[in-house]
Amino acid sequence: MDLESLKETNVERYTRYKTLIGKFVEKFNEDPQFVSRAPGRVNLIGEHIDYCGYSVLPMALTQDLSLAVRTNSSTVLRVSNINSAFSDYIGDTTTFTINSDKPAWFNYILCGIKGIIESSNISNLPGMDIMVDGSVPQAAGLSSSSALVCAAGLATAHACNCSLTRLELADICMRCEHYIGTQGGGMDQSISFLAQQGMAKLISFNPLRSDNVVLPDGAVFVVTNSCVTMKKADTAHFNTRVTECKVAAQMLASWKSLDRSQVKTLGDVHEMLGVDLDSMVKMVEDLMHDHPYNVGEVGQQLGMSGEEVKEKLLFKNTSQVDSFKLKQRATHVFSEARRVFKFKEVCSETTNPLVKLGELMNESHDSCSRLYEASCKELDQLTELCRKHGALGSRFTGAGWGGCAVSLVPSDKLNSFIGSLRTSYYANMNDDEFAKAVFFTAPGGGAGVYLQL
Ligand code: NG1
Ligand code: MG
Repeated sequence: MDLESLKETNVERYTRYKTLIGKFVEKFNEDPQFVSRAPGRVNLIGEHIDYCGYSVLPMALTQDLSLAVRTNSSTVLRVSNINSAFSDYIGDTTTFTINSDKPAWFNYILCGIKGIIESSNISNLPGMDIMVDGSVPQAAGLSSSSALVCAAGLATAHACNCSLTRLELADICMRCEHYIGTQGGGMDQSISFLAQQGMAKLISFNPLRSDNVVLPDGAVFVVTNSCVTMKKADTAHFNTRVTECKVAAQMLASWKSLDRSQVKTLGDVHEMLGVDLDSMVKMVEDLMHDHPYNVGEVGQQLGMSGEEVKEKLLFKNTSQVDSFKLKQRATHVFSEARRVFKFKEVCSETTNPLVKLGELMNESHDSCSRLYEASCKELDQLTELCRKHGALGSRFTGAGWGGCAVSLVPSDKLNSFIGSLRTSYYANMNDDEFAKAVFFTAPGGGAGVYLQL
């Protein structure tokens, strides 16, 4: 699509891109050749299970990360952000490195570039000048970082004329965020590429695929920011949970005498046993004890020394962890996976699906908070308030430990819901801040490139 045609279809985006292009010209003294954009997302249900191999149910936001790009005749890579709080980056497309110890914002761009270079065997990537404009709230569980990876991956593919399908792009980008050290699943990158306007998606993995989910009429999904920020790559919270799930999968495989070398995720154990999710929940209840496991006990069961456990099952930033709440984490994963399928089923029911959807969302929050311990007191308080003010269901979305909640609010209660939150959780904010912290959005479209003609 060309940029000018946006004038007819999406004036707001057109105006925003005119400003972005203006900033590009100011910085680099030339016009960009194209703009690549990738949306953030809100996950409706299915939290912390994508990296265990289970399906999740997100929708894309209309907010996105947009990159104005021009290739240059050298190999110089220059990255700038219209928000001057983000520092400039200058590097070289043939020699850049990604720092996973304390990742700066532009490392997400480098991940996207590197992902395309490596997957498509590109040896002659040109230099690029890039100006970034993000409208996804940051560190809020709305996937701003993955959107940046995806927009950069897409820009790189476009700049080198790689013809990749959306599915291929999603697959590359979901793996390349690991360069930064976070061992996430593929939900964020997949929905960013596979989203379709007006539609939520059931995203499934191995192989990656997506099914449309039409959300029922009569209610809206409202996103509310707890205003507690959590930068996933800066802490070990996230990878600790990934580690616990990995250890739980190995322990279950061992108890069930499965070939452990074939087991990476809890989903693998489930698939190899060929039973239903109810049986998996029951199995965890029967086999695992409540108190945390330690490296010694894990090693004993798996026939490994403590050192081997650390080497084979822990990540760089979780190597010091010695307490694994396997029962709680595995119970969350299997029961949350069950809730996702239920949610999709209920969406296609005609009689009063909203109450049931709300219940599933509440159960999901409860499980994420109590069993997975991925919430925080502000998110627990905010979801409670949302329910009190009329939401049928409310849960945190994304990785958690801060960030946003998503609530299902009947359309006729929307005004009073927003009004009540304004004077309770957000009493100290001004109107501008409030408009950014609380918003509702219909499912947006997927990533794309606009050409500057
Ligand atoms: P966010 O909220 O963007 O940090 C992370 C993971 C997802 C998924 C969710 C929890 C990345 C890029 N994203 O999302 O894959 O595991 O947490 O459901 O790692
Ligand atoms: Mg993220």
